[in-house]
Amino acid sequence: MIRTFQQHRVRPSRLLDGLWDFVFDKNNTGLVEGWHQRFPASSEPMPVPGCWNNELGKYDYEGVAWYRTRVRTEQTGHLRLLFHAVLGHADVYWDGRHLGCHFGGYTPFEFIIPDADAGIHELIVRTDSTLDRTTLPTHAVDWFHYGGIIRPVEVQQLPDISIQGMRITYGMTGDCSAEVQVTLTLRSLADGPREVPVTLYKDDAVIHSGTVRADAGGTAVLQLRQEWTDLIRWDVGQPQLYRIRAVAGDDDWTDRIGFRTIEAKNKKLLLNGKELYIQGVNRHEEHPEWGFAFPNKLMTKDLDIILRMGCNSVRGSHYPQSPYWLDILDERGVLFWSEIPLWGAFLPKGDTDHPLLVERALTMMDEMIERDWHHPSILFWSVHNEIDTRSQEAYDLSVKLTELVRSKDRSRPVVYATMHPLEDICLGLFDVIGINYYNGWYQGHVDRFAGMLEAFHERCREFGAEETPVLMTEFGGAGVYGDSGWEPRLFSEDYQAHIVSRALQIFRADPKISGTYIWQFADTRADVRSDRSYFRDRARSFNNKGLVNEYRKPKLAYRVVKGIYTGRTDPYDWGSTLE
Ligand code: ADA
Repeated sequence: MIRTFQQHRVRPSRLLDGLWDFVFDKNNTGLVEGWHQRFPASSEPMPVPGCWNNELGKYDYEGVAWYRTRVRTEQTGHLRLLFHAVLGHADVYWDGRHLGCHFGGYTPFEFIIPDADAGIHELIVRTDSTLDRTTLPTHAVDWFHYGGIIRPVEVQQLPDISIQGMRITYGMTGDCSAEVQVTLTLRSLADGPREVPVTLYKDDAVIHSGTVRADAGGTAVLQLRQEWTDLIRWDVGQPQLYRIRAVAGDDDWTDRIGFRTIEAKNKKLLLNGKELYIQGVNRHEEHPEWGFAFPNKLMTKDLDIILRMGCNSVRGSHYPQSPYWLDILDERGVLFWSEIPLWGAFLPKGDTDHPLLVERALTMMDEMIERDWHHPSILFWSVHNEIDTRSQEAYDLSVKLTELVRSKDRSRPVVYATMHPLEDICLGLFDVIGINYYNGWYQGHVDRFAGMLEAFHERCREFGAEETPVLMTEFGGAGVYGDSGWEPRLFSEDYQAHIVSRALQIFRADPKISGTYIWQFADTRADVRSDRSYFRDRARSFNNKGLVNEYRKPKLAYRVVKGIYTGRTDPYDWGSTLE
C-alpha cells in the first residue's frame, strides 16, 4: 500500500511490485547498445520496490542499472505510470520509446500514455545511483547510498476526463471554523469538448455537486471556496482528520487533511495558538536489510518505539520520506520536520551555487511540497542541512529556496539546520533555526553547550533573529550496541547516554530553546571506504549514534531519553498486557 487509505475507489490502479528483470551497466554502454529495445538476456530477477545493495554480491555497486517488467492491458485506453521513488536519475521507456526522465530519489513522477493498445507492454527503467558534487545528496554524504526503485510503481487506467490533482487550502476563521478552498484540476484526453459531473465529499457528506466543461486535450479547473464550521482541530494527542473525495465522471481521487495552525514568533512555536515544545528525534528511513525501501510494517513499529520514548516529533533526516510514514504520523498526531537532501557538511562553499545543484534543490523542494502539502503532521519545510552558511553562496541559495517555499506555502515555517551557529550569516532568513552541534563528541566537552548557546543567542540579536525560535536539531554521540561497563569510554553506551542526557539537561533549562531532535533514532549504514577519508569514525561502517541499534534494540541512551521525555523513571516499562 502506498497510503494508509484508498486514494482511488473507482480509478483502476495496479501495483507493479514483484521481481523485475535486472542488470548492471558497469561500463554504461546500455544506451549505445540499445538496451531499452533489446534488454540483455543476462538479466536476473530483482525485487521492486527494493535496493539492489541488499542482495548478495551487490552491496557496494554505485552506478547505472537497468530494470524491466511487462505490463499486460486487457483493453485499449489511457494509462498513467506513477513512480513513487527511484534513487538517483531515472529514464523510463515504454515499448522501446523514451517517455522521459526524472532526477531525485525521493519524490514521485508520472507519465501519461494516451490510447495505449491492449496487450503486453515492455516497461524499462534505466537508473543511475552515481553521486557526485552536483547530485542530491552529493557524493560526500553520511549515509549509505543505495540504488534502486525504492518505492512502488503503479499503472492506472484513466478515462477520457480524469482528475490530475486536488489541492485543499484553508485559513482558520475561528477555533472550529475555516475558510476552505478546494482546487480540482481535470485532465482531458478526449478528442472533443466534454461536460462531466463533479461531486465533492467531506467524509461522506456531499459538499459540492455540479458539472465541469473540459476542452479536448486540455485541463479544466474547479475552484470551490466554502466556510466550514464545527471542525475539530488536528493536534498532538488529537489527530482529527477529514477525508476529502472528488468524483469527476468516471474518475475519483481521495485525500486527507487536518485543520491546525503553526506559528513561529516571539522566540516560540505555537501549535493552534498554544506554546509547543518539541521532544524529537532524527530518523533515517533506512534499515540494513531493506535499505531505503523501508517496509510499511516496520514504520508502525518504529513509530511505536518513538512514541514510547515520549517524542511528539520526528525530523525526517534528510530527504522526503514515504507517504505511508507521513500518513501514520497524521493519524497518531506526531509532528514532522520535512527536508530535501541538500546535505552539506562536506560541500565546498564554491559548489553551493553550482547551477545544476541549485536547480535540483529547487525542483525537489517543489516536488516535496506538491506531494506532501495536505499532511497536517508536517510542521516545517527545511531547505538544507549543514551547508556552509558562513558563505555568501549559501546565503544566496537560502534566499532562492526560502522564496520558493514561501511562494508555495505560507502556512508553514521555512527552516534549516546550521552546523556553524556562531559564524552563520543566514540566521535572519528563516522562520525557525535548527542547530546541529556535537559538543562532547566531535569537539570539546558536553558542558560547553551552555556557553555556546549564550553566544548564539547574542548572535541572533545581531542578525535580527532574536525573535526566531531555535531548535537543537542534532546532538549526541555514538554508542556501540552492547558495549557498556563502568567507565564512560567513547563509543560505549554509557558515554552516549551521558552526553545525550547532559545535553538535554542544558537545552531544557534554556528558555530560548523550543525543543530538541536527538541524533539519531536508529543506527544506520554509513559509507566508509578504504579509499576515502570521510567518516573514519563510523565503527562497523555504521553511524552508531542511534538510541536503538539498526535492528531497533534499545541502548542505554534510549532508556535515559525515555525517562527525560516522559518523566517516567522505570527504564524497563515493556508496556506489556500483563499489567
Ligand atoms: C551531521 C549530519 C547527520 C550525521 C551527523 C553525524 O549533523 O546532519 O546526517 O552525519 O552529523 O552523525 O555526524
